[in-house]
Amino acid sequence: MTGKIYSASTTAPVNIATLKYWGKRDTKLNLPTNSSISVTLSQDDLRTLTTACAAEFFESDKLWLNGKEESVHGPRFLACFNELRALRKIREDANPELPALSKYHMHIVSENNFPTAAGLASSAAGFAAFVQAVANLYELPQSPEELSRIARQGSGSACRSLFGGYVAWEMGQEADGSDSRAVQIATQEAWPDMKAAILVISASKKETSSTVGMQTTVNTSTLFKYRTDVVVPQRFKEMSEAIVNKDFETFGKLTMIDSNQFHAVCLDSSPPVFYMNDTSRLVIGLIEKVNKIYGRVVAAYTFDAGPNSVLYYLEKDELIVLGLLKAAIPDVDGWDKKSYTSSIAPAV
Ligand code: 2P0
Repeated sequence: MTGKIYSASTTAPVNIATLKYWGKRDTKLNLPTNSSISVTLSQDDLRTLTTACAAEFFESDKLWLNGKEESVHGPRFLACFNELRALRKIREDANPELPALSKYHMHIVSENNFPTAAGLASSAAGFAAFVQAVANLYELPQSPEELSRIARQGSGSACRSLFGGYVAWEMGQEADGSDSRAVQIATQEAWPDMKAAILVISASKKETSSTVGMQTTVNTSTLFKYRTDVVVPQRFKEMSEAIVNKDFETFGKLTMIDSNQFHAVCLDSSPPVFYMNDTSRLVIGLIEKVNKIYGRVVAAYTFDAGPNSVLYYLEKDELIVLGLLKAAIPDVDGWDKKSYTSSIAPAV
């Protein structure tokens, strides 16, 4: 059978948290145990490209990720898809002249241009691109905040990739997750000289997925409650203010101590969860030394659920940061070939 194919494509950026999301209070709805903050990276280097197609003659929903067919029956995928379809149905009921896309099966094709599941926020860009592509196809009027609430159900950190610039994921209070969504703290234009260097120390898939790792921490770490109840609420305020005030010194210090505390609660879990390796620690030592020599924060490191390092710095310091890194770790596997520098993303 043939017929008209409706399609929409979009790209979505990765975001790298500077105040980490780690832990769910509701695993089904992806509701976090703490609010988090991230910076969205420009799509020039790291991004997911997704196309969503719907046609009356498609016989089933299908999904391809990086060229490989994947299940469309996963609860996370379905949570997003069902909600988007329901929103389209409301539009069709109100506008009977619209094609009945909500009844058609869909084919989704998605590709990352960077290593997947290596702690480089691939699920964030992936689900953000999926939700945005389907929203475009369905011509949904929902705001980015509303779409972020849907993307959150696919992967928590995905909600932050619906915005450019500097973004907060407010954990919310409601049991149904209606107030757990991302908001923009500041646009890229408000603080345009921030840059990021991404050091791909290992492109291998991580051993412990974030989903499993964070619930091990929630269930077993005794330090974790102190982090969520005492540390993060205060740090969230301080980091938001530092961003609004373009105070890199404070932003950088908070970014580094939060990365370290996130990895500390991972280590405090049983069994312990390790994401950093010796090269990650070498980068930490180097940046700490550089900052000490200069007597200010020249660069701030942060590590997600993997050994790869992201450094935030101001454009004026780019030569110092990249020059010193190259001189200090010339032989790290993959260092020269797999590193990126990135600007911050303007509006997504
Ligand atoms: C973050 N990470 O804030 C933290 C820091 C990793 C370390 O969000 O289970 O892939 O899909 O909600 O979003 C990675 O976790 O986890 C993550 P799910 P997700 O970026």
